[in-house]
Amino acid sequence: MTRKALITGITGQDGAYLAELLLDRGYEVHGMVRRSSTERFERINHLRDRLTLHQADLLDQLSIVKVLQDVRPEEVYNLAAQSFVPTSWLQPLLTGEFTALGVTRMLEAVRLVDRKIRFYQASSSEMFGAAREEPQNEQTPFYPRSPYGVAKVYGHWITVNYRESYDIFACSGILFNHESPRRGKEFVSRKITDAVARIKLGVQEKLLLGNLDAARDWGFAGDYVRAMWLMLQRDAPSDYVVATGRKHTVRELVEEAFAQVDLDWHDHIEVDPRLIRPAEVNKLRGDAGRARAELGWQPEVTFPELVKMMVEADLRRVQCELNQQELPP
Ligand code: NAP
Ligand code: G4F
Repeated sequence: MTRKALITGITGQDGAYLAELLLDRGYEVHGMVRRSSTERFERINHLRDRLTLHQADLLDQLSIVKVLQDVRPEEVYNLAAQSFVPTSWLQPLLTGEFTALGVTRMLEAVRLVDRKIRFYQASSSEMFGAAREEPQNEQTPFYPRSPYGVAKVYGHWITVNYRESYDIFACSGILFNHESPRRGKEFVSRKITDAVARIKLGVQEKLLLGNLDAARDWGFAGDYVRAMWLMLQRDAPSDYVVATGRKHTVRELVEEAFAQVDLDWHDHIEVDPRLIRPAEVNKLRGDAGRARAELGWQPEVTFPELVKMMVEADLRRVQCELNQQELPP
Protein backbone atom coordinates (compact mmCIF):
# COMPACT_ATOMS: atom_id res chain seq x y z
CA MET A 1 0.00 0.00 0.00
CA THR A 2 1.26 3.52 -0.78
CA ARG A 3 2.63 5.22 2.32
CA LYS A 4 1.60 8.81 3.03
CA ALA A 5 3.88 11.47 4.46
CA LEU A 6 3.20 15.06 5.49
CA ILE A 7 6.02 17.61 5.43
CA THR A 8 5.69 20.95 7.21
CA GLY A 9 8.14 23.50 5.80
CA ILE A 10 7.97 21.83 2.38
CA THR A 11 8.78 25.15 0.64
CA GLY A 12 12.11 25.39 2.51
CA GLN A 13 15.52 23.97 1.60
CA ASP A 14 15.12 20.66 3.44
CA GLY A 15 11.43 20.31 2.56
CA ALA A 16 12.26 20.28 -1.15
CA TYR A 17 15.01 17.64 -0.82
CA LEU A 18 12.87 15.49 1.48
CA ALA A 19 9.88 15.68 -0.88
CA GLU A 20 12.12 14.43 -3.72
CA LEU A 21 13.45 11.58 -1.57
CA LEU A 22 9.98 10.46 -0.46
CA LEU A 23 8.54 10.64 -4.00
CA ASP A 24 11.49 8.54 -5.24
CA ARG A 25 10.63 5.96 -2.58
CA GLY A 26 7.02 5.79 -3.77
CA TYR A 27 5.32 7.84 -1.03
CA GLU A 28 2.22 9.95 -1.52
CA VAL A 29 3.64 13.30 -0.39
CA HIS A 30 1.60 16.07 1.23
CA GLY A 31 2.96 19.46 2.22
CA MET A 32 1.74 22.03 4.71
CA VAL A 33 2.09 25.61 3.48
CA ARG A 34 1.08 28.90 5.02
CA ARG A 35 -0.95 31.47 3.17
CA SER A 36 0.95 34.26 1.46
CA SER A 37 -0.22 37.05 -0.85
CA THR A 38 2.32 35.80 -3.39
CA GLU A 39 3.21 32.12 -3.71
CA ARG A 40 6.92 31.40 -3.22
CA PHE A 41 7.22 27.78 -4.23
CA GLU A 42 10.46 28.03 -6.29
CA ARG A 43 12.10 25.10 -4.55
CA ILE A 44 9.20 22.71 -5.24
CA ASN A 45 7.85 24.04 -8.55
CA HIS A 46 9.39 21.08 -10.41
CA LEU A 47 7.43 18.70 -8.14
CA ARG A 48 4.11 20.52 -8.01
CA ASP A 49 2.06 18.01 -10.01
CA ARG A 50 3.30 15.18 -7.76
CA LEU A 51 2.52 16.88 -4.42
CA THR A 52 -0.67 17.79 -2.56
CA LEU A 53 -0.41 21.04 -0.65
CA HIS A 54 -2.58 22.01 2.32
CA GLN A 55 -2.92 25.44 3.85
CA ALA A 56 -2.21 25.65 7.58
CA ASP A 57 0.02 27.56 9.96
CA LEU A 58 2.15 26.58 12.93
CA LEU A 59 0.35 29.31 14.91
CA ASP A 60 -3.08 27.83 14.30
CA GLN A 61 -3.81 24.60 16.18
CA LEU A 62 -7.07 23.72 14.45
CA SER A 63 -5.62 24.21 10.99
CA ILE A 64 -2.93 21.62 11.82
CA VAL A 65 -5.46 19.15 13.24
CA LYS A 66 -7.56 19.56 10.09
CA VAL A 67 -4.58 18.79 7.80
CA LEU A 68 -3.79 15.62 9.74
CA GLN A 69 -7.45 14.57 9.64
CA ASP A 70 -7.61 15.19 5.89
CA VAL A 71 -4.31 13.46 5.03
CA ARG A 72 -4.07 10.71 7.68
CA PRO A 73 -0.33 10.30 7.09
CA GLU A 74 1.84 7.49 8.46
CA GLU A 75 4.82 9.85 8.79
CA VAL A 76 5.03 13.55 9.69
CA TYR A 77 8.23 15.55 9.21
CA ASN A 78 8.09 18.82 11.15
CA LEU A 79 10.58 21.03 9.29
CA ALA A 80 8.69 24.34 9.52
CA ALA A 81 10.26 26.98 11.76
CA GLN A 82 11.60 30.51 11.90
CA SER A 83 15.06 29.18 11.06
CA PHE A 84 17.32 32.25 10.72
CA VAL A 85 19.30 32.88 13.91
CA PRO A 86 19.73 36.72 13.62
CA THR A 87 15.96 37.17 13.11
CA SER A 88 15.41 35.41 16.42
CA TRP A 89 16.86 38.43 18.26
CA LEU A 90 14.64 40.79 16.26
CA GLN A 91 11.52 38.64 16.70
CA PRO A 92 12.11 36.49 19.80
CA LEU A 93 8.43 36.02 20.61
CA LEU A 94 7.43 35.01 17.09
CA THR A 95 10.43 32.66 16.97
CA GLY A 96 9.20 31.08 20.20
CA GLU A 97 5.68 30.72 18.78
CA PHE A 98 6.83 29.04 15.53
CA THR A 99 9.96 27.20 16.53
CA ALA A 100 9.06 26.16 20.09
CA LEU A 101 5.27 26.12 20.65
CA GLY A 102 4.69 25.16 17.00
CA VAL A 103 6.22 21.77 17.83
CA THR A 104 3.73 21.23 20.65
CA ARG A 105 0.89 22.16 18.33
CA MET A 106 2.12 19.53 15.85
CA LEU A 107 2.48 16.91 18.59
CA GLU A 108 -0.95 17.73 20.04
CA ALA A 109 -2.45 17.22 16.58
CA VAL A 110 -0.69 13.84 16.31
CA ARG A 111 -1.93 12.87 19.78
CA LEU A 112 -5.52 13.83 18.94
CA VAL A 113 -5.73 12.47 15.38
CA ASP A 114 -3.59 9.31 15.38
CA ARG A 115 -0.96 8.30 17.94
CA LYS A 116 0.48 5.76 15.52
CA ILE A 117 1.88 8.56 13.31
CA ARG A 118 5.69 8.54 13.20
CA PHE A 119 6.94 12.07 13.93
CA TYR A 120 10.26 13.71 13.02
CA GLN A 121 11.32 16.96 14.73
CA ALA A 122 13.94 19.17 13.07
CA SER A 123 16.22 19.87 16.02
CA SER A 124 19.47 21.74 15.64
CA SER A 125 23.12 21.83 16.67
CA GLU A 126 22.40 25.44 17.72
CA MET A 127 21.06 23.80 20.91
CA PHE A 128 24.68 22.99 21.88
CA GLY A 129 25.64 26.67 21.53
CA ALA A 130 28.57 27.35 23.85
CA ALA A 131 29.24 23.64 23.71
CA ARG A 132 30.67 21.93 26.78
CA GLU A 133 32.65 19.40 24.74
CA GLU A 134 33.83 18.66 21.22
CA PRO A 135 32.64 16.87 19.21
CA GLN A 136 29.02 17.08 20.32
CA ASN A 137 26.90 13.92 20.56
CA GLU A 138 23.40 13.00 21.80
CA GLN A 139 24.59 13.22 25.44
CA THR A 140 26.27 16.64 25.22
CA PRO A 141 24.43 19.20 27.43
CA PHE A 142 22.67 22.08 25.69
CA TYR A 143 23.74 25.74 26.14
CA PRO A 144 21.85 27.70 23.48
CA ARG A 145 23.10 31.20 22.61
CA SER A 146 20.15 32.72 20.73
CA PRO A 147 16.36 32.88 21.08
CA TYR A 148 16.32 30.45 18.13
CA GLY A 149 18.56 27.98 19.98
CA VAL A 150 16.45 28.29 23.12
CA ALA A 151 13.27 27.64 21.11
CA LYS A 152 14.84 24.56 19.50
CA VAL A 153 15.76 23.19 22.96
CA TYR A 154 12.07 23.45 23.90
CA GLY A 155 11.09 21.71 20.64
CA HIS A 156 13.60 18.92 21.33
CA TRP A 157 12.42 18.24 24.87
CA ILE A 158 8.71 18.41 24.08
CA THR A 159 9.32 15.80 21.38
CA VAL A 160 11.11 13.55 23.90
CA ASN A 161 8.30 14.23 26.39
CA TYR A 162 5.49 13.22 24.01
CA ARG A 163 7.41 10.04 23.19
CA GLU A 164 7.70 9.21 26.88
CA SER A 165 4.23 10.44 27.93
CA TYR A 166 2.09 9.06 25.12
CA ASP A 167 4.28 6.38 23.53
CA ILE A 168 4.32 8.33 20.26
CA PHE A 169 7.02 7.32 17.75
CA ALA A 170 8.71 10.73 17.91
CA CYS A 171 12.33 11.30 16.89
CA SER A 172 14.48 14.40 17.25
CA GLY A 173 17.17 14.77 14.60
CA ILE A 174 19.93 17.04 15.91
CA LEU A 175 21.23 18.24 12.58
CA PHE A 176 24.37 20.30 12.13
CA ASN A 177 24.48 23.01 9.43
CA HIS A 178 23.59 21.68 6.01
CA GLU A 179 23.65 23.68 2.82
CA SER A 180 22.91 23.38 -0.89
CA PRO A 181 22.16 25.49 -3.94
CA ARG A 182 18.62 25.75 -2.45
CA ARG A 183 19.86 27.36 0.79
CA GLY A 184 18.32 30.75 1.63
CA LYS A 185 20.61 33.61 0.57
CA GLU A 186 20.78 35.09 4.07
CA PHE A 187 22.70 32.09 5.47
CA VAL A 188 26.46 32.53 5.30
CA SER A 189 27.28 29.72 2.84
CA ARG A 190 24.82 30.85 0.19
CA LYS A 191 25.50 34.53 0.86
CA ILE A 192 29.14 33.77 -0.01
CA THR A 193 28.57 31.57 -3.08
CA ASP A 194 25.98 33.97 -4.50
CA ALA A 195 28.42 36.88 -4.05
CA VAL A 196 31.30 34.89 -5.56
CA ALA A 197 29.20 34.30 -8.68
CA ARG A 198 28.14 37.93 -8.90
CA ILE A 199 31.69 39.20 -8.37
CA LYS A 200 33.08 36.78 -10.98
CA LEU A 201 30.43 37.92 -13.48
CA GLY A 202 31.17 41.58 -12.78
CA VAL A 203 27.91 42.67 -11.13
CA GLN A 204 29.16 42.98 -7.53
CA GLU A 205 32.40 44.29 -6.04
CA LYS A 206 32.34 43.73 -2.27
CA LEU A 207 30.84 41.27 0.21
CA LEU A 208 30.16 42.31 3.81
CA LEU A 209 30.41 39.55 6.40
CA GLY A 210 30.39 39.25 10.20
CA ASN A 211 32.52 36.88 12.28
CA LEU A 212 35.03 35.13 10.00
CA ASP A 213 36.41 33.03 12.87
CA ALA A 214 33.14 31.19 13.59
CA ALA A 215 33.44 27.49 12.74
CA ARG A 216 30.70 25.11 11.68
CA ASP A 217 30.34 21.48 10.68
CA TRP A 218 28.86 21.98 7.20
CA GLY A 219 27.27 19.15 5.20
CA PHE A 220 25.02 18.74 2.15
CA ALA A 221 21.24 18.99 2.71
CA GLY A 222 20.55 16.13 0.28
CA ASP A 223 22.54 13.78 2.53
CA TYR A 224 20.85 15.03 5.70
CA VAL A 225 17.22 14.45 4.63
CA ARG A 226 18.16 10.80 4.09
CA ALA A 227 18.98 10.61 7.81
CA MET A 228 15.54 12.06 8.67
CA TRP A 229 13.82 9.31 6.70
CA LEU A 230 16.04 6.56 8.14
CA MET A 231 15.11 7.65 11.70
CA LEU A 232 11.42 7.00 11.03
CA GLN A 233 12.12 3.53 9.56
CA ARG A 234 13.63 2.13 12.79
CA ASP A 235 11.83 -0.30 15.13
CA ALA A 236 12.05 2.20 18.02
CA PRO A 237 12.18 6.01 18.10
CA SER A 238 15.29 7.82 19.29
CA ASP A 239 17.36 10.99 18.85
CA TYR A 240 20.34 11.26 16.53
CA VAL A 241 23.13 13.73 15.82
CA VAL A 242 23.66 14.17 12.07
CA ALA A 243 26.99 15.77 11.10
CA THR A 244 30.14 15.28 9.05
CA GLY A 245 32.54 15.38 12.02
CA ARG A 246 34.68 18.09 10.36
CA LYS A 247 34.59 21.80 11.03
CA HIS A 248 35.71 24.80 8.97
CA THR A 249 35.75 28.51 9.72
CA VAL A 250 33.76 31.07 7.75
CA ARG A 251 37.15 32.33 6.50
CA GLU A 252 37.94 28.85 5.11
CA LEU A 253 34.56 28.76 3.40
CA VAL A 254 35.32 32.14 1.83
CA GLU A 255 38.77 30.93 0.66
CA GLU A 256 37.33 27.74 -0.83
CA ALA A 257 34.53 29.58 -2.67
CA PHE A 258 36.73 32.34 -4.15
CA ALA A 259 39.35 29.73 -5.16
CA GLN A 260 36.69 28.06 -7.32
CA VAL A 261 36.65 31.12 -9.60
CA ASP A 262 40.38 32.01 -9.30
CA LEU A 263 39.79 35.23 -7.35
CA ASP A 264 41.63 36.51 -4.25
CA TRP A 265 39.02 36.91 -1.50
CA HIS A 266 41.10 39.62 0.24
CA ASP A 267 40.15 41.98 -2.61
CA HIS A 268 36.43 41.58 -1.98
CA ILE A 269 35.60 40.78 1.68
CA GLU A 270 34.93 43.43 4.31
CA VAL A 271 33.91 42.80 7.90
CA ASP A 272 30.83 44.71 8.97
CA PRO A 273 30.51 44.93 12.78
CA ARG A 274 26.73 45.19 12.39
CA LEU A 275 26.74 41.54 11.30
CA ILE A 276 28.39 40.35 14.52
CA ARG A 277 25.77 38.61 16.67
CA PRO A 278 24.84 39.67 20.24
CA ALA A 279 25.97 36.21 21.39
CA GLU A 280 27.92 33.92 19.07
CA VAL A 281 28.22 30.17 18.75
CA ASN A 282 31.95 30.07 18.11
CA LYS A 283 32.37 26.50 16.95
CA LEU A 284 30.35 23.37 16.39
CA ARG A 285 31.46 19.91 15.33
CA GLY A 286 29.25 16.84 15.57
CA ASP A 287 29.81 13.18 16.31
CA ALA A 288 27.35 11.19 14.18
CA GLY A 289 28.64 7.84 15.43
CA ARG A 290 25.22 6.74 16.60
CA ALA A 291 23.55 7.59 13.27
CA ARG A 292 26.31 5.68 11.50
CA ALA A 293 25.96 2.61 13.74
CA GLU A 294 22.15 2.44 14.05
CA LEU A 295 20.90 4.06 10.82
CA GLY A 296 23.79 3.10 8.53
CA TRP A 297 23.95 6.80 7.62
CA GLN A 298 26.99 8.67 6.45
CA PRO A 299 27.49 11.83 4.43
CA GLU A 300 28.49 11.45 0.79
CA VAL A 301 29.34 15.04 -0.21
CA THR A 302 32.58 16.54 1.17
CA PHE A 303 33.09 20.20 2.12
CA PRO A 304 35.03 21.13 -1.08
CA GLU A 305 32.42 19.29 -3.21
CA LEU A 306 29.62 21.18 -1.45
CA VAL A 307 31.22 24.59 -2.00
CA LYS A 308 31.95 23.74 -5.65
CA MET A 309 28.35 22.58 -6.20
CA MET A 310 26.99 25.83 -4.72
CA VAL A 311 29.36 28.16 -6.58
CA GLU A 312 28.66 26.42 -9.90
CA ALA A 313 24.88 26.58 -9.35
CA ASP A 314 25.07 30.29 -8.49
CA LEU A 315 27.25 31.00 -11.53
CA ARG A 316 24.62 29.32 -13.75
CA ARG A 317 21.76 31.17 -12.06
CA VAL A 318 23.34 34.63 -12.11
CA GLN A 319 24.38 34.12 -15.75
CA CYS A 320 20.78 33.22 -16.66
CA GLU A 321 19.50 36.30 -14.79
CA LEU A 322 21.95 38.50 -16.69
CA ASN A 323 20.88 36.97 -20.01
CA GLN A 324 17.23 37.26 -18.91
CA GLN A 325 16.89 33.54 -19.54
CA GLU A 326 14.81 31.13 -17.51
CA LEU A 327 16.89 28.78 -15.37
CA PRO A 328 16.56 25.19 -16.60
CA PRO A 329 15.05 22.91 -13.87
P1 NAP B 1 14.04 27.08 5.70
O1 NAP B 1 14.60 26.94 4.33
O2 NAP B 1 14.13 28.39 6.39
O3 NAP B 1 12.50 26.63 5.65
C1 NAP B 1 11.62 26.89 6.71
C2 NAP B 1 10.22 26.45 6.32
O4 NAP B 1 9.33 26.70 7.41
C3 NAP B 1 9.65 27.18 5.10
O5 NAP B 1 8.96 26.24 4.31
C4 NAP B 1 8.66 28.15 5.75
O6 NAP B 1 7.59 28.51 4.90
C5 NAP B 1 8.14 27.29 6.89
N1 NAP B 1 7.46 28.07 7.93
C6 NAP B 1 7.98 29.08 8.67
N2 NAP B 1 7.06 29.54 9.51
C7 NAP B 1 5.92 28.84 9.30
C8 NAP B 1 4.61 28.86 9.87
N3 NAP B 1 4.27 29.73 10.82
N4 NAP B 1 3.69 27.98 9.42
C9 NAP B 1 4.00 27.10 8.46
N5 NAP B 1 5.22 27.03 7.87
C10 NAP B 1 6.17 27.90 8.28
O7 NAP B 1 14.70 25.99 6.68
P2 NAP B 1 15.56 24.67 6.33
O8 NAP B 1 16.99 25.05 6.21
O9 NAP B 1 14.89 23.89 5.27
O10 NAP B 1 15.44 23.90 7.72
C11 NAP B 1 14.36 23.02 7.98
C12 NAP B 1 14.21 22.84 9.48
O11 NAP B 1 15.42 22.29 10.02
C13 NAP B 1 13.96 24.13 10.27
O12 NAP B 1 13.15 23.79 11.36
C14 NAP B 1 15.35 24.52 10.77
O13 NAP B 1 15.24 25.30 11.93
C15 NAP B 1 15.94 23.14 11.05
N6 NAP B 1 17.39 23.02 10.94
C16 NAP B 1 18.03 23.45 9.83
C17 NAP B 1 19.40 23.28 9.71
C18 NAP B 1 20.14 23.73 8.48
O14 NAP B 1 21.38 23.82 8.56
N7 NAP B 1 19.48 23.96 7.37
C19 NAP B 1 20.11 22.65 10.75
C20 NAP B 1 19.40 22.20 11.87
C21 NAP B 1 18.04 22.38 11.95
P3 NAP B 1 7.64 29.84 3.94
O15 NAP B 1 8.23 29.36 2.64
O16 NAP B 1 6.21 30.21 3.86
O17 NAP B 1 8.50 30.85 4.64
O1 G4F C 1 24.86 30.47 8.08
P1 G4F C 1 24.47 30.95 9.42
O2 G4F C 1 23.51 32.08 9.49
O3 G4F C 1 23.95 29.68 10.21
P2 G4F C 1 23.74 29.36 11.78
O4 G4F C 1 23.56 30.58 12.59
O5 G4F C 1 24.84 28.44 12.19
O6 G4F C 1 22.34 28.61 11.77
C1 G4F C 1 22.03 27.64 10.77
O7 G4F C 1 22.45 26.38 11.22
C2 G4F C 1 21.78 25.89 12.40
C3 G4F C 1 22.39 24.53 12.75
O8 G4F C 1 23.44 24.72 13.65
C4 G4F C 1 20.30 25.81 12.08
F1 G4F C 1 19.65 25.31 13.16
C5 G4F C 1 19.77 27.17 11.73
O9 G4F C 1 18.39 27.06 11.38
C6 G4F C 1 20.53 27.68 10.51
O10 G4F C 1 20.22 26.85 9.42
O11 G4F C 1 25.78 31.41 10.24
C7 G4F C 1 26.89 30.56 10.41
C8 G4F C 1 28.03 31.34 11.04
C9 G4F C 1 27.65 32.12 12.30
O12 G4F C 1 28.62 31.91 13.29
C10 G4F C 1 27.66 33.59 11.86
O13 G4F C 1 28.02 34.51 12.89
O14 G4F C 1 28.49 32.31 10.10
C11 G4F C 1 28.73 33.53 10.79
N1 G4F C 1 28.62 34.64 9.85
C12 G4F C 1 29.63 35.50 9.54
N2 G4F C 1 29.22 36.43 8.67
C13 G4F C 1 27.53 35.01 9.16
C14 G4F C 1 27.90 36.15 8.42
N3 G4F C 1 26.29 34.50 9.09
C15 G4F C 1 25.39 35.11 8.28
N4 G4F C 1 24.15 34.58 8.18
N5 G4F C 1 25.71 36.23 7.55
C16 G4F C 1 26.95 36.80 7.60
O15 G4F C 1 27.22 37.80 6.93
